[in-house]
Amino acid sequence: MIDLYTAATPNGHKASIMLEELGVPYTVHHVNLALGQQKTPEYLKINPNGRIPTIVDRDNGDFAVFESGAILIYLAEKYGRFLPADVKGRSEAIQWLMFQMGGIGPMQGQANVFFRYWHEKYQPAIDRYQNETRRLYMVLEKRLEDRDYLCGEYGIADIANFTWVNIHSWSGVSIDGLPNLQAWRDRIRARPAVQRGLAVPDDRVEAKVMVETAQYILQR
Ligand SMILES: N[C@@H](CCC(=O)N[C@@H](CS)C(=O)NCC(=O)O)C(=O)O
Repeated sequence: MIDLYTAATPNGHKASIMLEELGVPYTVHHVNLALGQQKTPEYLKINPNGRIPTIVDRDNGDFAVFESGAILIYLAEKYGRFLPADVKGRSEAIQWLMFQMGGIGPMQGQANVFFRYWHEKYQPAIDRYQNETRRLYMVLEKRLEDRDYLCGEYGIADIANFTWVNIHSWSGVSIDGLPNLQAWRDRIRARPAVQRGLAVPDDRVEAKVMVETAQYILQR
């Protein structure tokens, strides 16, 4: 059994989508970011960075994994799915996963902060992070010119990048004029496991959690 500590955010949804795709049993623990539950001493034992998501594998000596990209790799390797086994295919998938972890995640995350949450509008910061996110989307657009998924078959690189592209409008970043990206987003969004994963921890609390998170960030 796997315990998933998460909230309704793109990084959290990577883990829940992957668990749904694998069809393995897991227990959801909703971490309320607004209340700072991700910073409690108990939670910091499983995620020293004090963020979500985290998984704890109860069938593997209560092994804890933090960082959403590392969670995707751990689950892919444990269950032998969604990550090619050959050296080149595996490297390609990890390259596009790192592209999201080191690029789209941080840039779009900051776009959210300055466009949505910050107490004052500082336009240069909004422009910088939105433009950089759009530039990264254009890299995906080019990659998807001649393929349905980022690395041949649907896999962890698609899941990671999808959860961020999927909330582009929340970040104020357009995907107009990027037809390959739109088609890829729609293809992934149509998967039943993706829809189930996006509803974790509970789609009814998603809007509320976004607002709570904004309030929390402003208080820091
Ligand atoms: N690189 C980390 C980023 C995790 C992250 O930033 N999580 C956000 C939600 S998407 C969070 O927990 N924010 C609460 C906070 O900053 O205290 C990962 O991919 O797991």
